[in-house]
Amino acid sequence: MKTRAAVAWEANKPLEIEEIELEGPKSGEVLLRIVATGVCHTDAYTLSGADPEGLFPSILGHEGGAIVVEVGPDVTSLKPGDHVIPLYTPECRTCSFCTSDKTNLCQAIRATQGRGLMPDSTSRFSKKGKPIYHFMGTSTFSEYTVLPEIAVAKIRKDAPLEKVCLLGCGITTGIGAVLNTAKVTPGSTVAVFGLGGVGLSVIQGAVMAKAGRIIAVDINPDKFEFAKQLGATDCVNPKEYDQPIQNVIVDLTKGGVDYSFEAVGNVNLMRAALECCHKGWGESTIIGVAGAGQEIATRPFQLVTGRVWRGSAFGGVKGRSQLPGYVDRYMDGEIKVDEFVTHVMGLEDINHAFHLMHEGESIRSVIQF
Ligand code: NAD
Ligand code: AHE
Ligand code: ZN
Repeated sequence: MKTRAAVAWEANKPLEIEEIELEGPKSGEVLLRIVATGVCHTDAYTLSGADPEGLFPSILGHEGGAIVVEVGPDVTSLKPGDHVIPLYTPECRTCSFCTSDKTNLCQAIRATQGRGLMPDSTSRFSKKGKPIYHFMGTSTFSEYTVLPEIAVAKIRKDAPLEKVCLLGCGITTGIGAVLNTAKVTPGSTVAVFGLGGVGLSVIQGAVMAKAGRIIAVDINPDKFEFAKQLGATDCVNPKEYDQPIQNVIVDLTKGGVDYSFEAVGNVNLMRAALECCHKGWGESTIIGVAGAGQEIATRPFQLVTGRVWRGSAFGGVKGRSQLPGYVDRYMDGEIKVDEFVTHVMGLEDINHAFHLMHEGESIRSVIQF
């Protein structure tokens, strides 16, 4: 069949809206109609050429809300008409990662996913016979896309897909990093670096965890108002200080925070996030994604003296089992999503969504097909 998609032909070039070919679902795969998709900073990161796994040409996008159109042979858990969220972290339920309660990082199809291919090592997308790569196993910047059944979370039909698409990455990632990865305890002091869709959702998670103090850090002060509405108690702009931001936060908290989160993808900020943690027990969680060749550094003494460094992907959430519960919590008013949608546009304007993100003018743009 044909599908309209935004194609990333090469790094650092605008996406091009094209009619391309899409092969139907093979065994264990489903055809989805994407109703809406968010634009996450990771899409921009890969488009920039900084992602060591970035492949071109490809169809980016991984924050989708969709409806099942057709199921391939051997699909048992989905049927046409089901409402779903594509999962870049699948859940096969049988690999050693899925059967462990310590991780959500299902590895069943990670190798082919990282090579931009379906599990049978081929692509379903092409243009004039030339294959186009998948991205993160989801490729939601296409009206139709094919996914493995294990990479699809079935959700309730009364949830608006043009909103809950954001639970496919940013919002779930921020909340999950707090609740599942760091396991923030009531009364704690939390610092979050970066107030995009992810960092603002860390604030939501910290409120849900009943944190006592939530320090929001960004170099764009326009982000502070929404951060405060969500529950930030302090807003700090590193540009207003002439000393390292970790020192500022240690002073502000009389010794450091109990938990910190880096939601930017800047390795210097990752160091600051670790070093603003309290001696003896402070724990820092890296969420941001840094480019090829970038490495983190700190004095080992920081860890010897009790600080902990950890990382979180998709908020530690096992998608097929747990994402429907996040949708329920949104429908029950416990998780804010609508407020994160600052811009809505058609696929033809998707490059503007990247522009808004780079200019710090959006929290999330949602593309509606
Ligand atoms: P975003 O672009 O919406 O927000 C980033 C924020 O960081 C902006 O508000 C920006 O002003 C701020 N910022 C930039 N430089 C800063 C600095 N030096 N100090 C303080 N703040 C600074 O991005 P997003 O969509 O929220 O994603 C954030 C990061 O998380 C990205 O690296 C993204 O790739 C990553 N991410 C990771 C996961 C995961 O599962 N680990 C999931 C989603 C996104
Ligand atoms: N390809 C990158 C890795 C990017 C990365 O870490 N991705 C996160 C999700 S970001 C969503 O916006 C993730 O899930 N990581 C776990 C995994 O298996 O990729 C690189 O640096 O190679
Ligand atoms: Zn993302």
